[in-house]
Parts: sequence; C-alpha cells; structure tokens
Amino acid sequence: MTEVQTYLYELKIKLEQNYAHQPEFMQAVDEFLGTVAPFLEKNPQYVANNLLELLVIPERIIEFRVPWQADTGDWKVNTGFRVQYNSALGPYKGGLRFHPTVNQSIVKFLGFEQIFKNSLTQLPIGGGKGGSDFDPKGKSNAEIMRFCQSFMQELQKYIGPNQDVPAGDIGVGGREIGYLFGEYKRLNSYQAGVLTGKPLAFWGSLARTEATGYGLVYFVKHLLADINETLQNKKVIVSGSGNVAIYAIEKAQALGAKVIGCSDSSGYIIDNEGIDLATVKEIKEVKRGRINEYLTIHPHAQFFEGQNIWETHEKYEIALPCATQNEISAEQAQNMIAQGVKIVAEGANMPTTLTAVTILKENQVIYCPGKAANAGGVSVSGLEMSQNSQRLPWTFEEVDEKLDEIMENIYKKCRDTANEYSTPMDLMAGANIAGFERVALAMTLQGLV
Ligand code: NDP
Ligand code: 2IT
Repeated sequence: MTEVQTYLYELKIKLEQNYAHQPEFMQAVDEFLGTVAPFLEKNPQYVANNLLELLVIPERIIEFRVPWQADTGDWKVNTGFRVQYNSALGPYKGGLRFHPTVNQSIVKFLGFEQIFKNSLTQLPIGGGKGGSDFDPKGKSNAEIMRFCQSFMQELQKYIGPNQDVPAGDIGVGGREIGYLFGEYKRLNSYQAGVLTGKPLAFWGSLARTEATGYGLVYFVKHLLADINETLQNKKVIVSGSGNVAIYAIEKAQALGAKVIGCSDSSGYIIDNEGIDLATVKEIKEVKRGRINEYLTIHPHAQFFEGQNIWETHEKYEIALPCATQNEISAEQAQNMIAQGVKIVAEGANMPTTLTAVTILKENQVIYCPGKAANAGGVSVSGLEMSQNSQRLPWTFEEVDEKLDEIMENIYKKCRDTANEYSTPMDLMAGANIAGFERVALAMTLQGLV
C-alpha cells in the first residue's frame, strides 16, 4: 500500500470504530474516501496535514429540544439539529429537513455532502445541514407555525447572514421558511439573508422554487450535448413528487422529454401519455394530497400502491431520483438496467446505495451524483443571498440563465476532473475531487483551526 492508501485505510477503520451507529454518515464518507486517493497522491501535503480527518469531523453539532403544542392542547416534543460542518469557503449553508427519519446520522451525511456541493458551485458558501424528526404530514397550518416558531427560538442563537444560512429540504418549503423567518425577525431584527428559499412576497429569489429541479435537468442537458444528444423524445422516470421532482418534470418536459412516472411514499403512478404536471402540482402544491389522486382526473393512468418506482417494468432511458436517500437498492439498479436506463441523475441526496452505484457503472450507465447534479438549489440560494445583500431583486431570466451556466460549469468540472484523476465519465470521482480541491486549499491557507 502507498502512504496515501495506508492513511485512508487507517482513517476509515478509526471512523468505523466511532461511527458504526451512523450508517448514512458512514456511507457518504466511504463514498468520498473511496475516490480521492489519486488526488492525494499528487497533493501529499493534505495527507501530511491530516486534512481528511479534520474534514470529516463537523466544526460543530447543535442538538436541541423543540417543544410545541398540538391543536388538541397536548404538549409535544421533537429533536432539532444543526450541523455546522465546514466554514472554509464561507458561512455554513444548507437546508433544514423535517421528516420522522431525521437523526444525527442523516444530518451529518447531508452536511458532509453539502460541503462538496457548495464548493462545486464556486460560490462563497460553507457546508451545513439541519432539521428535525418532526413529521409535517397531517399537521394543521397552526401546528406547523407553532413548531417552526419553537424550532427557531433555539436555532436563532446560532445562525445569521454571515454565520449560517439555512434553507428548505424535505418537508420544509416556502410556508415553513416564512414562519421561521418571522420568528427570527421577532427575536432579532430584519436580516433578509439569514434564510434562503424565502417566499417571493419578501426578499425571496425568483427561480429558487424551480432551481433544484431545473438545475438537475440542465446538468443532464449539458451531459447529453457532449454526446450530441438532447432530451427530445427521451423517456424519463422521476421519483418523488415534491419540490425537486415537480420542477425536474417541468423542465424535462419543456425540453421535449416524455416523463411517464413519478411517486410519493404511498406508491407510484405511470401515465404512458406523459405525466400531466398541472394535476401533480394541484395535488401536491395546493391540496398537499397523495399521488393516487392523479387517477381521479386521469383514470387511464396506473397506481402501484406501496411499491417503489424503480421496480417498474416500463422502458425508459433517464432516471431522475428526486425523493430520498437509499431509494435505489442493488436489485432496483439491476431492474433499471433491464428497463434500458442510460443515465441516472440524482435530484435527491444520496438516493443510490453504494452497491447500486457500482452496478450502474459496471453496466455503462452514466451516474450523476447528487452533490453535482442537484447543486442548482443551493446555487440559487447563493444568488438569493447576493440579491439580499444588494437589496435588489433580479429577474427570473437573469437567475435562470446564471443557474444554467453554473450547472454547465459543474458538469464540465466533474467531467474534466474525472478525466484527470479517474476514468472518463466517473462523475462521482470528478465531483468528490473537484469539490474537495477548493475546500482543501482554503482549509490549508486558513491554518489549523
Ligand atoms: P419535498 O418534501 O418537497 O418532497 C419529497 C418527496 O419525496 C415527496 O414526494 C415525498 O413523498 C418523497 N419522499 C420523501 N421521503 C420519502 C421516503 N422515505 N420514501 C418515499 N418517498 C419519500 O422535498 P424536496 O423535493 O425538497 O426534496 C427531495 C430530495 O431532494 C431530498 O433528497 C432533498 O435532500 C433533495 N434536495 C432538495 C433540494 C431543495 O432545494 N429542496 C436541493 C437539493 C437536494 P411523501 O410526501 O409521501 O413523503
Ligand atoms: O440539499 C440541498 O442542497 C438543499 N436542500 C438546498 C440547500 C440550500 O441552502 O438552498
């Protein structure tokens, strides 16, 4: 073993001893450590400085009690988290997730990936993530408001426009950001840049709602352009039907693709005539309903209750997983290949298990990791921060154009870095190394802090 390999091996053993109880965190770290050796061989100073161990330990983890009152009058409590992972490139930046599965392992994996994602955007933002095990499903508007207010009572002590700037993620959209912002303002002062993903009514950025889904499709568009192809007439399947999924479908359709399926946690729908997005938006954005309601308007479509969309027997070429982590297992990856998939581009964070990634790569499927392909959301969050600092809103077209440009740059950077350090089109290695390069340099220049 080379010195670099020994270093990575020993670090991995140490982390496994300490964090075996945090499987999602270990998965994200394993994926990263598995790709960076060629870069470290050329940059031995980072091994000498033990930079990777510094990088995998968050600068700070905040965990707090969130008490709130249900409409029934009952007293409830959840746990809140904020991982302030790495501030080498700027204030901590990353979303808040409200979902019953949230725990320290989940926020750490998300925060770790966010460091490299934010670095890839080339914007001045560090990495962070947070959330709560609160389940927004079935809660009244008043309960959501009280929960957000209580969550912010504690979180406000640790955030600020130059310190840590949260945004949305699963279960946190414009409504929640609005309530969180109101409470922050009440306790502090009007700091527009303390949160992003704000409603357009006050200091939000045009195109932020669309940014992650649009950015994902722009990434695929630039990838296809490289092989003289377009999205025209491509068959696409998207998982999820939340913020990222909806705007991925919208942009894919606008570029001529035929999207035939989407899902939520209750099952998936297939519409061979092409998903009618207006119906999905009405169900999800307006009524906050379930995906099977699609069939009441489009009875020719099919609903597969309780099933995972990646088990479908429909044929398609492009998969856009936009729901949650580890939604694609090894068996599901095999099935995707059997259905003809050529590109898997992740709108979600870490939706593909490591074994599934290996299977996809072995079968020449182009795999676009979330930390590169879904970076459009945080990119426009960065642009929202710029607009807030300038006190000037930009037009939709201006923001959208910048988003497209950022996604093109990220794609090309990942592609070129893969060519330099790994095998062609190993975009996972490309994203990890290119993301790491900027952070590692900044950390080194800032010294041992
Ligand atoms: P939303 O809450 O808007 O939507 C989430 C969607 O995924 C819903 O359809 C939800 O179904 C489904 N889902 C969530 N958890 C599960 C689960 N355990 N099993 C099956 N389906 C599930 O979230 P977003 O669209 O914002 O986020 C989706 C993904 O994209 C996440 O991985 C997030 O981290 C990532 N992401 C989001 C960004 C953003 O800007 N919002 C930016 C970059 C990445 P149901 O309603 O039934 O729970
Ligand atoms: O995973 C992500 O990049 C997000 N949820 C968006 C983060 C942000 O700060 O906009």
